[in-house]
Amino acid sequence: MPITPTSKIWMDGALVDWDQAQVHVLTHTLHYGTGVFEGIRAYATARGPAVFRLRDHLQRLERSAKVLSMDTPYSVDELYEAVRDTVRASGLDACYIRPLIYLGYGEMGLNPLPCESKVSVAVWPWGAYLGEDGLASGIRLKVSSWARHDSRAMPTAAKATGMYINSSLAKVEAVRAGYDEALMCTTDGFVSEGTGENVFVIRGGRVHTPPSSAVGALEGITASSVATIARDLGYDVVETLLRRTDLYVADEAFLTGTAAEVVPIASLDDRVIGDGRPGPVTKAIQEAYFAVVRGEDDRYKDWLDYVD
Ligand code: PPE
Repeated sequence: MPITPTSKIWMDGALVDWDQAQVHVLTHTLHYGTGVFEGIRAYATARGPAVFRLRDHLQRLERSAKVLSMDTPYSVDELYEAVRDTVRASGLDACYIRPLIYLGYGEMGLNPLPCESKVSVAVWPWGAYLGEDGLASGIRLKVSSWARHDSRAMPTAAKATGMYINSSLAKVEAVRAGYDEALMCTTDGFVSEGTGENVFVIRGGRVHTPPSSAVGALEGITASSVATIARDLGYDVVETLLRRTDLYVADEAFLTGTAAEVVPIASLDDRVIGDGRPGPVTKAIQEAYFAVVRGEDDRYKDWLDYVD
């Protein structure tokens, strides 16, 4: 789906026209993947657009930069205002928000320490990441032949641009084989995550998800929100190592992510999960999640940052 341009992008302290938000071809991050980013969503609510867990995302951005020894030239408070300004300038009720810290033009070579950090925030409308049909009916998943990064080789706790070669390789393989999404496992064969989503498995009424640090998965903000929502709905939520076969024999399974939201998994490796339709636990959690992000549930109002 092509990007729909909006009017302004925040670049290093100011809103610039969409078409002017450009970098030089010798930008360090373009060559070595030395950047960190976030994916955030703003939702339409009765009180206007609200950004979901904005501070949590910006704090993760700051932590990712720290892991890569990159300077963050703006504080979380400054970036918080930058995001709200950019969303406001777009005039959109709902959008996807992409803050990026990258190393700009000026130095080359593998030592990034002399490079200057640059920051941008772009917003655009982004619909259902894995399709409306996927959200409603579930998606088809395939275990990737690419293992998830080993945390001894890559800093899996950081949401860094270059890390996503791993996800892209897995995604291309899955899509070419006719699946919607890939499931990545560790080199030891434990379930890690989707290419841009965390994974949850339901068996015997209990909700299971892998411990992110042990399997090299990103510590998802949607996953932590969903775990809280699921517990408040009365479900047990446990972190445990899972094998691919745990999904084959699960009652239900779903993926979570800012872009993907809460997406039921219909099958893995052509093994239909449950009866292949979104199950009751998945549906209850999905419905509650959408009510929360749209500001319809007061218990979670601290998770919303209103733009106006
Ligand atoms: N794992 C990975 C690898 C990942 O990229 C994401 C987000 C998650 C888990 C879920 O994290 P969270 O959004 O905090 O719940 N992926 C972002 C980028 C997707 C893209 O295509 O780009 C996102 O969802 O914004």
